[in-house]
Amino acid sequence: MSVVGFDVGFLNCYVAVARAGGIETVANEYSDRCTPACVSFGPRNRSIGAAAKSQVVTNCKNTVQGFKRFHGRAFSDPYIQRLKSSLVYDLAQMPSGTTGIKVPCYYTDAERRSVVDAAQIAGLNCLRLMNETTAVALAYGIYKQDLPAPEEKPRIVVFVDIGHSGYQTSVCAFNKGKLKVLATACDPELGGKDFDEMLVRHFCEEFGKKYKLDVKTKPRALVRLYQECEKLKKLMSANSSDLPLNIECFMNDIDVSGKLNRYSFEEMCADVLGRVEAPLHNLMEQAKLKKEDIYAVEIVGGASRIPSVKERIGRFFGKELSTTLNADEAVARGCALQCAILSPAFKVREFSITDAVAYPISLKWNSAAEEGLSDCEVFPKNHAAPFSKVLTFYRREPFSLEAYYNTPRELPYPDPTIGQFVIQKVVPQASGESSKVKVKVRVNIHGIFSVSSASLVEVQKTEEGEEPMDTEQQATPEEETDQDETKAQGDGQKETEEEEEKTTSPEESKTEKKSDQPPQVKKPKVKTKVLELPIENSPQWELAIDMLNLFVENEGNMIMQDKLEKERNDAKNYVEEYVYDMRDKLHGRLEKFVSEAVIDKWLLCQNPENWLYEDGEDQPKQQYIDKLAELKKLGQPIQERYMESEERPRAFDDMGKQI
Ligand code: ATP
Ligand code: MG
Ligand code: K
Repeated sequence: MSVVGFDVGFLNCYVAVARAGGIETVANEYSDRCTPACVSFGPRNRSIGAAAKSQVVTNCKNTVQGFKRFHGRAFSDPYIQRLKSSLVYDLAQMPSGTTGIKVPCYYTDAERRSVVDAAQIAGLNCLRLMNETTAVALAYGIYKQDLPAPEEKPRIVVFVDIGHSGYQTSVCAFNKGKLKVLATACDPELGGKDFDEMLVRHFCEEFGKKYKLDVKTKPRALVRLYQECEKLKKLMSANSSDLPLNIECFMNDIDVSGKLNRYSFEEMCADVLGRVEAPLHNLMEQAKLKKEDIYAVEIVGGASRIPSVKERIGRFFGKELSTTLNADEAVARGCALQCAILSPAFKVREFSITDAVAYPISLKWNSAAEEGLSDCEVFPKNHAAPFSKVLTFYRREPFSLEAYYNTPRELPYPDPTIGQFVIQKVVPQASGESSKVKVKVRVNIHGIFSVSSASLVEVQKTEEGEEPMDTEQQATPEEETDQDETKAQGDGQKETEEEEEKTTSPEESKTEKKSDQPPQVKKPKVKTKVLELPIENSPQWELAIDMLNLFVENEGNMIMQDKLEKERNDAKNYVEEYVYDMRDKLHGRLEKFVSEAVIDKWLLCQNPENWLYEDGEDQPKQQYIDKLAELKKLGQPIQERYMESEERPRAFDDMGKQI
């Protein structure tokens, strides 16, 4: 069994694996640790990663990149509609070993659920969907030997991750063996891509004037320009002099060229750079910290290499920035560490992680007493997560709860709804009074909200000293633990989830309570019985189980198709290899063992080389296998005669010795 951490970036993916010796970032089939987040759909099969990226220009319509931001989004989502116009590929409306995966901390519920579904479709068991900056914080903290003792003042560290699409920051408190996320802030739309965008805009204008080209009309040219601008941007990070940008046969057979230096680049990106500070202000304000409280500012992510970005962050904190972590791999490594902690197969130094709720979550429900909707904030912003709370309601019949984010303007997502949860089978007490219903709500280890269980507390009054009629269990105490959380619990990890009793008392329940007061004379002993209640769960945009199964099946089919296509290509390659190998040999060392007639037969009758480029160009796998067998039938006897002649003199030698 292995545990793996994935950093699925907008542009790049990294995979780290936990081994006995520590965490290792693994390389792909090209010996590269960085794999482009790219899938190219060919007529028969898919290419993934670097192979797909090489088709961005040639197969631009069917090569998908940047899918990270599509998770859990409706087709009608304004963000998607905005993106759609700038994408080369098309978007369509849909009918509606163990692993950890990271997501941006700005992901909302629907986005998170979509990633967990995607992991399942890919056949991965997602142990924890981890916020990127939290993964980075873990990668930072777990190896530090000099963290303050638990009772001492914690060490406060700020983490900044600027990738291709998004910018995230968090501030964490570290003590020996633990980290707590105090606050997070982000600009989910600021990243390396915005700098590319400015460069592309600049060169489109320049080439428009200089060569009279309308680049935006040709998707292929535009894709190439993006690629070249990204390269130029990276060069400018290391070099402040004038740098060239040349593209041959760019459009209409015209070669284009331009140049730029860092100073002009920074000037044209002034607006983008101006957005770097806002999330930092926001972060410090939330955490109520002063700049002097910050021990270090650790930066990661590809775009953190842009000098003017670094300079702005450094200036904000009045501090030299730390780059002690691997800027590209820290997220994947942190995820792999988390998985190792969660997996019982690994023994890892004890380290507890308390994450923070990114957006405040409220519940609302119908209340007869208040004649309308009542609501209650169950998880305020930056509340510790994962976490469960128990709420108590007094009801006579089934009721529904709606969960939503209560700060829609702060949300990088158009719909604040999290989901509807109907508590079913609620009935009044035998006496006709309302029943006490305990509802457990939680933000789980993936940062996903749910109403995880509900129970009805049936009160059974008996006379003092008298045994209850049946031996039903007592009311479950509040510190019950979460079943599905403990499954993934490893030996090093303390369950961070706690429970808190929180009683929401709608008016109606208060009145019920009054009438519930038992008469003091008889001092009846109250026994209770707890009934689990079914919950009808309908989170927003949840993938229905039949759709999920269909996707799992589709993925299986595509994997099979990719495999068959690979086998078909391999079979063709074997024919090709054999044909060229034999051609060389027939003109070389095999020449004197073969008659003109056979050579003729090989070259003319079978004509294998031509066959490969004509009829044989595109055949099913079996055709190649048959072809190879046919060619070997011709080639084998020649090879054998050659071998025999090689063996013969030696055989004679041996015989001579014997005589
Ligand atoms: P995200 O985290 O937003 O999902 P990602 O994880 O794929 O995206 P990274 O791999 O962290 O992103 O960073 C990629 C970005 O960093 C790209 O925009 C890339 O051009 C930029 N980048 C990488 N190296 C440099 C450099 N030396 N100078 C400037 N930009 C760079
Ligand atoms: Mg990233
Ligand atoms: K473990």
